[in-house]
Amino acid sequence: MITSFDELLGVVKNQPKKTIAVAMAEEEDALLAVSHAYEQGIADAVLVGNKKKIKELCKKNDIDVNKFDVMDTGSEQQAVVRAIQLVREHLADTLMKGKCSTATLLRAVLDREHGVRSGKLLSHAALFELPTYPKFLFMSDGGMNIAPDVEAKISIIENVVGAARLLRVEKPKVALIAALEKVNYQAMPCTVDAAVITQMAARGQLGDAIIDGPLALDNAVSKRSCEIKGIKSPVGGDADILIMPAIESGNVFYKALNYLGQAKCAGIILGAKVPIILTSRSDDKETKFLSIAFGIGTSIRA
Ligand code: COD
Repeated sequence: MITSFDELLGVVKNQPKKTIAVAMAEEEDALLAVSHAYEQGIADAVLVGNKKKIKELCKKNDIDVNKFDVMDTGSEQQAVVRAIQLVREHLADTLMKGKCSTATLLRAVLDREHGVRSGKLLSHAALFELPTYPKFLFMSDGGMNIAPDVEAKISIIENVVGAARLLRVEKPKVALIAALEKVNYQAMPCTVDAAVITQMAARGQLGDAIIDGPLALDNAVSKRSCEIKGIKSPVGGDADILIMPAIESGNVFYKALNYLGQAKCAGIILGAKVPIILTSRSDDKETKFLSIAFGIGTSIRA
């Protein structure tokens, strides 16, 4: 099991180098992250976007632009389409968001003719290393699926369990998060979804993971909380993966840990032909670099 970003970096450094296509690369922290990944020997990159701006930003940040291929494109849309084309043509192993908007990138990824769909649901997964938790914590979906139903939640679980297994979590423990551990069918539909999914998992319908819910966040990550509340759960206090009820809870959780919780964070989109390194524009260069490590660590072409 890989439990920290240092361990993950050690693993990806020993793999064959991957190539990242950066869509609209004229973004400072993305360039710094990609340059650091290059210096660490984990990735090459093709920088797609406004060549003049890319060169200016590289110069400003003491990055030798000559170590990368740069492809000059006019608009945001053109940069996104060209970067995706590189992945389609197997000239890049993964795609990274630069300055373009999340919606523009995701819509182009989902394009039936020119995108990189694999037939699965696409979902966002975050990975955290925390001073308060003994191992990696995965969380999904705080970035793509807005209000997933049971079917979408099952796909979200499959995607993130697959990623966790690639990071050598053999039998991931998945907590289906709600506001409490009891089913409240009158007022909290996500508790019903969690109970249904838990029962499906118990009947062996959902593959090789231990899935339980509903669980409140404290039940998922604190054994003490389970003891005090008398909760007997195979996941309680030891979750590897948190599945959030909807995008708002996932997004707030990510930003709370990132901005207030001293977490090291990474974020990618799963379920496309390749992982897509997708962070918020305001994420710093470290988060972008760690997201590259997460993307490369889970980079298998579907
Ligand atoms: N996986 C696979 N296919 C999908 C998915 C998905 N998650 N979402 C939509 N599709 C397919 C649909 O089946 C359809 O064929 C096509 O894509 C268009 O579907 P729409 O019309 O529902 O999708 P859009 O274009 O309106 O929106 C897709 C987005 C990803 C842009 C949308 O879901 C979105 O805005 N998500 C939230 C992004 C966000 O704001 N994140 C928070 C900040 S990071």
